[in-house]
Amino acid sequence: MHIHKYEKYWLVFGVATLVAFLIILGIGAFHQGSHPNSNKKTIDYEKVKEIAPFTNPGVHKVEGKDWDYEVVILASAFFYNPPEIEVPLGSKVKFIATSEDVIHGFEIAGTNINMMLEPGYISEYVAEINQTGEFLIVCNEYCGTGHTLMHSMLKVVDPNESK
Ligand SMILES: [Cu+2]
Repeated sequence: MHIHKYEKYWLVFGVATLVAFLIILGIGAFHQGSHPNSNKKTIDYEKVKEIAPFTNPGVHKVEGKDWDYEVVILASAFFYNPPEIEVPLGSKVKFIATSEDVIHGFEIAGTNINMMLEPGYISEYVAEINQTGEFLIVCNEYCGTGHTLMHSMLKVVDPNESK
């Protein structure tokens, strides 16, 4: 079989591009641990308010875990429950969030905390809180007419500072 030399070049180029892409994807997934929201933790989004921990959104102190606080967040059009989160400086916080209707975002502006909240899936992120101040939490997934109004606030307080 005769293959034209330019066709051969294209075949080699195509296969090489594919291999390079798969290597980059492999390094990202297996070495750097970047994964999309997996099917690991799913939830019936229509009954989300009846399923723990979403029966009780808010900040909860926990004992005997790798983190000090669990912040349970329930997003819906167009607000977050709880509307305000307060955690002490130096704590390790696990954010546990989901949506009860459409896809919402959960981005704490000025930090690397940024999750997509999909109905039916539980999004989690553990972060060390090492800066005091007020951080705006915004929805960064367009979710409807009230999208721009959808926000919450993270307040980080220094427990050693007298109020
Ligand atoms: Cu939105």
